[in-house]
Amino acid sequence: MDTKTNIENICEGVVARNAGEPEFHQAVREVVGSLAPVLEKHPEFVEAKIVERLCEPDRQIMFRVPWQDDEGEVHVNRGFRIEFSNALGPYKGGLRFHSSVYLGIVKFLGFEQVFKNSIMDLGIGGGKGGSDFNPKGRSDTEVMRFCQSFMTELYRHIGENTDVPAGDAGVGPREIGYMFGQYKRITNKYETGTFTGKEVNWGGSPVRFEATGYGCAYFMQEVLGTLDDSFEDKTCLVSGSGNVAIYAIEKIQEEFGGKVVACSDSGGVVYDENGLDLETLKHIKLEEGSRISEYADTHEHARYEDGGNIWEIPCDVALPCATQNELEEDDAEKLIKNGCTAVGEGANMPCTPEAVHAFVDAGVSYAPGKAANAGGVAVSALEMQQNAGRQSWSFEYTDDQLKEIMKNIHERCREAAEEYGTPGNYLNGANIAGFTKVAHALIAQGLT
Ligand code: NDP
Ligand code: 2IT
Repeated sequence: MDTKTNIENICEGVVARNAGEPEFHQAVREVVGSLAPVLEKHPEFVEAKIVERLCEPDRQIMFRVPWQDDEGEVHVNRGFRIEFSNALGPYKGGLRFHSSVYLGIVKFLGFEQVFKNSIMDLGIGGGKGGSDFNPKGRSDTEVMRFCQSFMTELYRHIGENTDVPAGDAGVGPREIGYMFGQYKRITNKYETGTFTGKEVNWGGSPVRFEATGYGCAYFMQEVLGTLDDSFEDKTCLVSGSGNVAIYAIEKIQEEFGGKVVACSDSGGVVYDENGLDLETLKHIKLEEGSRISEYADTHEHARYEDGGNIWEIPCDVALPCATQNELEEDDAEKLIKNGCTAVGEGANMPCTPEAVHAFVDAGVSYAPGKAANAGGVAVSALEMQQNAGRQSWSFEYTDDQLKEIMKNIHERCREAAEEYGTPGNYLNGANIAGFTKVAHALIAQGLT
């Protein structure tokens, strides 16, 4: 069978075996679409059915999460942990709490995580988890009860050498703290290395909270560097206004001299032609947990558009940092027409396949999430190292390492793209670099 037919058959098999999970199908097609030259060069990968094996998670855990709200009403949510591959180390990946979470979302995120963690080369495997619990509007005690119930089941599946959860959308240090507390109580073990994203004063890494956003800015500074360019004086768009978005904005504006003129949330878009005022944003989002529409209340020249589309605003660099499939083909066409030259995915799979093709065809430097947003899990890996050594690292030391890791990831993607005949194509570079490392490990470890 020729390689193209083999790849198509694999994709069709994944669709047939995982009905009703379009995000997972999309993530598989996006990776496998880059692999033809690798499979041609390595017939042993085809023979050992490495791609087919990697498309089937090691283990899929689904469970009931019952909890009571402050009024005493009982709720039943669904919990997930997809342990995708431990070929390179313990399963590692975040937990997402959002009403949209279902099996297909967790599987796509887990699949992406395998390759992301592989490119990083820090000895961790890939997994992901979460729940359809919506933390918005819930009190601290409700969130705590939910987290305790979630952990009452999940605790038996995780451990510092087994599976190490962290945060993702909707899960931050508060939730990690509640989950760690319950884990410690049930197991009677103070195993800080079982979770990353902890608060700094009890084992957390000082840069973990900032890491994904900072890392994305570091990666894109490298991308721009290959074009003899930088963020200096660039006009940027950053979608979302959560953990990833806020720290990407901070790094671009405060260290790299770029200007971020707009961000968003699921309600709308705020545009400030002078560059977003970070302190205001942090106050609204991180301290008050409120909506970005409030930004325009204190900044008269800024404009808030309810339900607006951020990608219509002219920019040089666009960073989608909100959620999957938030940037579609039409949006890509608008960005290209307006002169955007680089796109870096802070979120996981925020660009649809059609949008990605439009960028690649137009020569826009497009950096996929599994490379550009690896800073979060990179600092998680550093947090695991710090915990294993019972050490406490400084912000500067950790941030320097993050910067170095992002440079190395960029270099690996660039080299793989070049080696396999598509120089400058970070999508192919990331998929190929991530896949080949796991594939070699799977061959070495026998038929598992
Ligand atoms: P947060 O929950 O902190 O923030 C998510 C932000 O995106 C919120 O501002 C949310 O707005 C906004 N948002 C959600 N849906 C939409 C939408 N359809 N349109 C516009 N804005 C929207 O999540 P994170 O910042 O942690 O995560 C964002 C993305 O980055 C996710 O894809 C995540 O998987 C990825 N990521 C996160 C990492 C991490 O360490 N946290 C690491 C690597 C990747 P609202 O408040 O209205 O819902
Ligand atoms: O998508 C991601 O890389 C994360 N949510 C971070 C995972 C982690 O284990 O830090």
